[in-house]
Amino acid sequence: MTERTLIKDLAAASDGAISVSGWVDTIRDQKKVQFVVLRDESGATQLVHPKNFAEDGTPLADELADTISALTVGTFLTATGELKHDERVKLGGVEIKLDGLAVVSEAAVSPIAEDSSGDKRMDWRFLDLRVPKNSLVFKVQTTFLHALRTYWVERDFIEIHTPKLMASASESKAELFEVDYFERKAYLAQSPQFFKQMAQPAGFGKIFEVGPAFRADPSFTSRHATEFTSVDTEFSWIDSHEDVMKVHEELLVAGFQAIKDKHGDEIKALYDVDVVVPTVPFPRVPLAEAKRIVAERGYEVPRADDDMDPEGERQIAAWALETYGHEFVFLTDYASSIRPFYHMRHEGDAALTNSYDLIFNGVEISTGAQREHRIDVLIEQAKEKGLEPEELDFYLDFFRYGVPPHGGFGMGLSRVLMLLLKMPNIREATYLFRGPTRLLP
Ligand code: AMO
Repeated sequence: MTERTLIKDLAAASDGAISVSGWVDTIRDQKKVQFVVLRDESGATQLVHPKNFAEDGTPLADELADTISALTVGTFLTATGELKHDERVKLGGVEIKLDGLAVVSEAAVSPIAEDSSGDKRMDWRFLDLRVPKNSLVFKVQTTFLHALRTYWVERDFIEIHTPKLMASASESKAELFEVDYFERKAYLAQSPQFFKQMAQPAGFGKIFEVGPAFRADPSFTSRHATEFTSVDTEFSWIDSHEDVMKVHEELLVAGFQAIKDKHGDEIKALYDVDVVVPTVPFPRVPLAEAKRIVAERGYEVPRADDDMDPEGERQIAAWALETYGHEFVFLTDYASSIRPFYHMRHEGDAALTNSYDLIFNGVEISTGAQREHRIDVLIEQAKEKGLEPEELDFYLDFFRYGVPPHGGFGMGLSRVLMLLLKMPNIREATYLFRGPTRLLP
């Protein structure tokens, strides 16, 4: 492996011989001196080369100067030289006076610039991601998932990986991708719903999964992708969806605290966003009540028994921020008519479910619920939704051989990150976005 010092560690390194590797960010080729800003995954630093002149000012042979003059932006190289601390140097207070430059891979002129359209930037995502502002979200994502994992592992949750090739739908049939599977059809998993629930009769107690989910949703909104990473958890022996919300908030507090500690300053500098670690409990509002609040603010959510729409979500989030100073709000007790058959309904009021959506900065990031675990009730609810019990038999079997009460949630990873960094579009928070018209790169 090439011996290299990460650029972020230069400030703490001693003056003297040093080697760094990275790509050329900018070049200033002046009459007497040349400057190259070199970038790696951790930062940027200035390389300097005073050109060779005779005492009378005539230029002397200078191979290094010629190499620098021929450099192109984006070229990957290894630089060796003398590190010198100098507080006048704006970029990190250090500079490397070059001894040598080994060009490793020359770059052609970049097809994108800062003002390129979003679509063009996505066409050239690997170049787009060289910009620190555009790659920061993936460092933040790593920290977030690490904190979530730590929470789960410390509490004995078991990690599972459910199959992404399925024999049936697990969410709305309208959003199903069909694939040829030998002599039959298979479907891409829309969520790990059925198989994360299976871990409960399997006796796992508490599980989590972070994995891909697919939705054949033809819409071009700023919050939808056809493939996204779903963060799921499911656990036994709950009394109601309240127990699920408690775990949900604790996970988010752990995740946001870790992000603030590690990236708060960089997020402020690059996105002008203050990471707020949420306080618990998050505000909870039954959906019917939320609709009344939103109506009082002058917005009528269309169709009385329907879901909250995007404007309604924005309005209720604005209300939660004004009323509680909170960026999150749980909308609870959704009507059974708009929830899947597997949601448990209220004891004594079958019109409502033990379920919730979590809104963050005005957009839904999660759905959670207590599941119906009583087989007879579950079959009734499936039939009521027009589902054929035979089609679901493999799932219904999970409830025929003993199963504890349980619940959980699914959360869209890119949505959380997009809303945290106040990015305009989910594709900015996705490594490689997939939408109705995007399958490349
Ligand atoms: P739901 O369908 O609400 O619930 O999905 C859960 C969360 O996944 C994210 N999400 C999406 N993100 C990007 N693009 C999409 N097309 C997309 N669709 C969904 C959202 C959403 O809140 N099985 C249940 C969860 C559960 O009850 O455990 C489910 O999938 O952030």
